[in-house]
Amino acid sequence: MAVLFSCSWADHEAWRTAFAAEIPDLGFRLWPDEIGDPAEIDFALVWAPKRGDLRRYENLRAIFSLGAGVDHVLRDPDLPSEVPLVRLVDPVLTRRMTDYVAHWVMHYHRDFHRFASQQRQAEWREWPTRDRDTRAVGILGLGELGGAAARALARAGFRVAGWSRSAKKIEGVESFVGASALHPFLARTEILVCLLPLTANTEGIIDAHALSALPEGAVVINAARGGHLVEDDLLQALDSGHISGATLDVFRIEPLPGDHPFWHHPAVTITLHVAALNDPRSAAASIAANTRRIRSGHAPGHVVDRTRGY
Ligand code: NDP
Ligand code: OXD
Repeated sequence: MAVLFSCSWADHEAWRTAFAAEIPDLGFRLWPDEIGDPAEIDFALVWAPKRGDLRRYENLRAIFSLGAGVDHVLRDPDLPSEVPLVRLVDPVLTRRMTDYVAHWVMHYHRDFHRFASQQRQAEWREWPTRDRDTRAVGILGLGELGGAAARALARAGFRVAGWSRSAKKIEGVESFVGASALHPFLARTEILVCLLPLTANTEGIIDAHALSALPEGAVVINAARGGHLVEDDLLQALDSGHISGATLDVFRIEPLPGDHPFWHHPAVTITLHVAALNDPRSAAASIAANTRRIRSGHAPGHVVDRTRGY
């Protein structure tokens, strides 16, 4: 009984240690050197598996994504369709994302982006401080991560709304549902946070049309996927002044190419896909709980609906 680990960028030794602590009887095989007998692989823990590779393991019982998102896994058109694909839901990951969102919301709420720009011009100009209950934050996606961030911001006193496919009941959070509610949601949002999964329906959702629906001076925080944002449309909206700032953690091409205009744009802050890094110790515990469910004959939790893409 073994788990196959396949990810080029992760600290695989930390994962090996974490799995050994959680499930000592489960072998840990690093792809591609330690695969051994493919029939001994029960679980795969992957980021972006090599096309068709997961078909080789005839006894595979679940594919675990190393991330909350699964777009990188679903990119493999030969992914075995009969094996459940499970995404990562983990309290540490959720807390890290909430911290990231709370930090940048507060940054923009207190106009720190304007002060940073004024510092570069040696310009002393005060801005009136607004109360949190007058600041409209809008979160695209009210799932595990968006829901937690919305809850935290509402508790902190912001005027919070979220947009999702199905209606949500979260205390202090106004729920906007479906495509027809997107425009009204954007029109009331001064600080837009994207925490959607990347699917055929959400690709390019932050485009010129969406940006122009935001009020003058609004800001954008994208912590989901680079594919949600039409980069040229954002640059135009920033240059026109309609959007006053953007914090981007994710990009269409990662690492972001050295000549990309985002690197030096005065109104753009970039972080390097670190909004919520997974923590092997905590994530291994969440994944181990799911392997135990499967081994005792139950369906795993957080299985991806492949037709929806998340
Ligand atoms: P969930 O699946 O829990 O939530 C997704 C939310 O998006 C749900 O509320 C869902 O609505 C909504 N949604 C999906 N499609 C649509 C649509 N077409 N229209 C309206 N709403 C839609 O995902 P998580 O919260 O766990 O993660 C979100 C994303 O965050 C991940 O997919 C990943 O891309 C990104 N991420 C980024 C990280 C980083 O470090 N930058 C780290 C971790 C995740 P409903 O609830 O009605 O289904
Ligand atoms: C994720 C990510 O999807 O880190 O978890 O991007």
